[in-house]
Amino acid sequence: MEAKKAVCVLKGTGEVTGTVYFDQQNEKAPVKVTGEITGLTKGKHGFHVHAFGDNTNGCISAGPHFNPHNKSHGGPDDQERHVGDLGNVTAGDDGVAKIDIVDKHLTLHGQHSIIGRTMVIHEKEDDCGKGGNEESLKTGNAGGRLACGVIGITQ
Ligand SMILES: [Cu+2]
Ligand SMILES: [Zn+2]
Repeated sequence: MEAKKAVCVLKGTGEVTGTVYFDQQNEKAPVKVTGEITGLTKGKHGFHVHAFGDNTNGCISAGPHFNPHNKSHGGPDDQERHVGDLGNVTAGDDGVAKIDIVDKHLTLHGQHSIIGRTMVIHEKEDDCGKGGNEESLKTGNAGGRLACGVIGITQ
């Protein structure tokens, strides 16, 4: 059983930037996600791991939410969710969102590891699959991609 750590620097075409850290004590442990995103509008913003570590055409090249088990989009506490569904982060008046999440679906180990995939912060709130339309079950209607970055191995 090996502890693994990863890091992601988020950048986009606008003001939004961030750094996110991932820490998993062993293969079976939850992943701790911490860090900070700045330059946001006040309120909730969808926050997900997307499938591809591809940034060739900006954040759009990251593809859909990371979904190795072919589930519908959901919230972080739902059984029916994409592995990449971390729900929302909330920015204060200062435009800063502090991230402090513990997630049991993410892993840094094995074939479904999120290392080499992309973290995305969105324009709008993620409705977590409760929006009552088709898009809600795919993306949570979280809108445009403000910033993103590939998740990489760190020491
Ligand atoms: Cu997303
Ligand atoms: Zn999703």
